[in-house]
Amino acid sequence: MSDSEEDSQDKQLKIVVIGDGASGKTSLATRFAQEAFGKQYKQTIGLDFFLKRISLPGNLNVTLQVWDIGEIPCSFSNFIIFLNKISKCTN
Ligand SMILES: Nc1nc2c(ncn2[C@@H]2O[C@H](COP(=O)(O)OP(=O)(O)OP(=O)(O)O)[C@@H](O)[C@H]2O)c(=O)[nH]1
Ligand SMILES: [Mg+2]
Repeated sequence: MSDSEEDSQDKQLKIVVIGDGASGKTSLATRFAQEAFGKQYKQTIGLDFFLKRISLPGNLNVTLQVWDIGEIPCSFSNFIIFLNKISKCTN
């Protein structure tokens, strides 16, 4: 193993995409994570995940977990509590 591989650091970050229905959340997530854009609309039910690995200067490897949220089935404040809870289960 080379020195640079030994020194590399791995981090995992989550990005949660929320917004009005059909506002372009899934398009944004797929464009970012898969470099693809589909013109056809398909409503997101529940939650979709996308992964993207990026390398930052300083030998820092980051795995971005993009959470693409469908319609929020409760109040926004309850939803934040819910997100916080499931976030702890996916570390
Ligand atoms: N012209 C244009 N169309 C877009 C853009 N972003 C998304 N769309 C279109 O808008 C529609 C809805 O996009 P989605 O990304 O599925 O929207 P969403 O917010 O994920 O929708 P929900 O899952 O129902 O919440 C799709 O037909 C996309 O192709 C954009 O920047 N420009
Ligand atoms: Mg969607």
